[in-house]
Amino acid sequence: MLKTIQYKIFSLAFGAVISISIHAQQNLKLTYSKPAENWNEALPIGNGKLGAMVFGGVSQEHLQLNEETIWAGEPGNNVPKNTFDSIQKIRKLLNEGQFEQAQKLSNTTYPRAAPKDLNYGMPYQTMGDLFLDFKGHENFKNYERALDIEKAVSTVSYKVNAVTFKREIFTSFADNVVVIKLSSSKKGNLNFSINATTPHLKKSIFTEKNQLVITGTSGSADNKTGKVNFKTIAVPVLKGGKLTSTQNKLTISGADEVIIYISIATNFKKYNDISGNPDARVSEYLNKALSKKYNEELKAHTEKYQKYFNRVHLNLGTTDQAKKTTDIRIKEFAHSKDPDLVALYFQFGRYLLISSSQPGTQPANLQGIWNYQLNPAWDSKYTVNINTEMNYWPAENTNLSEMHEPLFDMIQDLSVTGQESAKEMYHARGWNMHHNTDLWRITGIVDGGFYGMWPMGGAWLTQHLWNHYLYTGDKEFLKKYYPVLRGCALFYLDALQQDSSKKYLVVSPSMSPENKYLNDVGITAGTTMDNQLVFDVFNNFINASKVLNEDKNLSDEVKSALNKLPPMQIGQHAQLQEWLKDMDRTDDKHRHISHLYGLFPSGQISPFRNPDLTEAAKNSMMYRGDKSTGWSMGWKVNWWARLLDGNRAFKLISDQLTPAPLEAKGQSGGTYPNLLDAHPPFQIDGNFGCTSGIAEMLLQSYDGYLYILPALPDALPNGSVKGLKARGGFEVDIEWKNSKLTKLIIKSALGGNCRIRTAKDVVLVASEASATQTQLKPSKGNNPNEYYQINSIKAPLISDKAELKGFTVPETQVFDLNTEKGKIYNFDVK
Ligand code: FUC
Repeated sequence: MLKTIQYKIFSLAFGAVISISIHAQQNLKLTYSKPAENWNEALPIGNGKLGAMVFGGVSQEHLQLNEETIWAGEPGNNVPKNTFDSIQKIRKLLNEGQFEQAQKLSNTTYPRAAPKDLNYGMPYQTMGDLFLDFKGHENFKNYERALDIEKAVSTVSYKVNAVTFKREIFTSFADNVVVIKLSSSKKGNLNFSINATTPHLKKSIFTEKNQLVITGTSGSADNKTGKVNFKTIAVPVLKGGKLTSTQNKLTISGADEVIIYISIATNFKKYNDISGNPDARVSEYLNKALSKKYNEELKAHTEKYQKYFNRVHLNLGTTDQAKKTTDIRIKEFAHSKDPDLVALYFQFGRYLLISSSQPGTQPANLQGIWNYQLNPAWDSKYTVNINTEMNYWPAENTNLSEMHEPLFDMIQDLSVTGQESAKEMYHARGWNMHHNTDLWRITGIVDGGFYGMWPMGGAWLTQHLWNHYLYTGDKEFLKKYYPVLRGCALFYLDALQQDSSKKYLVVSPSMSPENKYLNDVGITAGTTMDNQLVFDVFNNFINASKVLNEDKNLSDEVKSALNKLPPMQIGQHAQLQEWLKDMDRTDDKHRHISHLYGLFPSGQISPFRNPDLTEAAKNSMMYRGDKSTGWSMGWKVNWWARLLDGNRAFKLISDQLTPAPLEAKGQSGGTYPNLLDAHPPFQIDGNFGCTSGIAEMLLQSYDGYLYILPALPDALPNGSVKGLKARGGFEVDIEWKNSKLTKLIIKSALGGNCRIRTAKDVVLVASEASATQTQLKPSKGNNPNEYYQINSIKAPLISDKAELKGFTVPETQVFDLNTEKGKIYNFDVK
């Protein structure tokens, strides 16, 4: 029986201070007792444009440096010419059931290695390395190295004889420079030299007017010539002491304090424009920073960073583990279940997003912004069959909406460059792309037919546009990106084909990313993920055109195509089918479980609306198992949260917080000592995926409701979170004790109905005396069709896999809170 819910509305204007008590102030620092010897131990700092990995060495400090536009190659797309006939033949072969032949033709049309006149995307490249050499510092004590993610500053300190040496390093959010402050407890004790290296072939390193200068040009690859010119300047500013220079080295002796400013600039302006002037830019950044005092610079940096970072507080309780260094905490996590490390990992994900993706910068790539190689794994570019999207999963729900902007800008670019692939390869209107892109916004096939024949990149990326609108209600934003949503819908309207049964419209040819259903055959038509993606693309377009009152006729046309998409199906193993035909194998452990896109990040599968599909999705998860690459485990945290199984989600977090070997081996993810995710090797998506997953365990907003504490694990019985965002423009603070909700604050930015779902026996009462006290009527339940029109059929479950079944829809209650724009609703729980 549903208990009566009492509530008093207590509303305050925005800006009033409402706080949820924080049990104990969390220590938001990564700490270490020795310098990094390996890149995976070094600490990442970044301001969206510049990135640095700080090693914290004693005799030698080492900063590996990145600038986000140093990529190999030059402007230009990679769309193959004259392949439409092959596509038509592949479609025919697929319809005739000639799957091997279809794969063969796809592989010969689009070979594994890039043909001479094409490229398969360019690598993101390091700028180079800066070294500070300290003589006589071989014997040291009291060493400490840290990354303070509350301030975005990395620190090093140690003692040599009776002198304490300190370094403070940050990539300024205020001015575009890396700043290193060196100080010592006794005057005149700073003696060191500065030199640099870069692995680029075209380079020059020299000193000029007491500055160290590095210039270079990015590399060439496939059919593209490296044309990104860069210039780096390092300038030390001394208090006391003396600076001398040789051809490529600066030497400092007897200084009290030294501040080194590093500026990096390139000629890159836009994906199709490299006419910028690195000389002018590099000096401009530098002069701006040099005109400020160090303390002003640091203050402006921290303030800009904290504007974003401080929006969310997470407290999961603390134990003595928090006193240990971060590397040890990771090693011991399996047994300690260190709740504070989970909170630190979550906040580190937010730190990484703020540091690698700022308004006006490039989006975070496979390694965010941190890469020490010329040819990193998968080029450290943008893989959009999961990885780039995952990077942005925490953008909205962890209250970092502005950090999403670089992705929107990239989608805008792709909606232009992708017109070529749509037209040339599919004879279709609109725009599309395949599974990779880079700085130059390529949209053609990459890595050949088996991996690349997936014309769905735009379909997935554009979900981010619609989601941003759902979170913010920003109509101007929707207007600006409407042509992008429209172009994406147009592409599928033209590219969809009749399936062999003539019942459905399907994407053909395509694949379920990187998986196969026969030996070496992945190419097919109408995969479940494709159907789900097109379903969302069409619905987004229909809804956007309605909100903006545009394109009525086109919208009707899209609606009629929408009705012909295949439904999700439950297969012979009680699983959610990955393919249109029931081809799933129960021993398939593939890292991609693409057909669960419908469960997360999409909201097409919901325990309360289609429990049959939810159960089937769960069965698919059970077959695939837990351990996998970093990003795959990150996705699984989100899925288990949507399956309302907090303990299993926490188990996946534990798998992720397992130490990863410093040298990459196999396909087993985990965490490096610097808290970065191992694919392996390092790939940043796993960090972002888990961060989003932790948020999903505490608050979900889809399917028309906000579910408070949907998947709280037993390991986190007490805690509080402040500032999570929900679709519909709500901001939510939650506090819980003994695994039960104790306090809830909802801030409504847009007004309108807020449908809240909680555990069954929660009674919400306004936490302060209020003039109005109303008894809240339980809602009649959600009307899902307001939010998603779900296209599913109920196939009978085959029950011979009884042990796999058992998804029980939990007993919850749903009620409606009618909110006013700008008001705050503050509840205690009885
Ligand atoms: C996809 C994944 C790989 C890796 C790469 C960058 O191809 O299948 O695991 O994450 O992207």
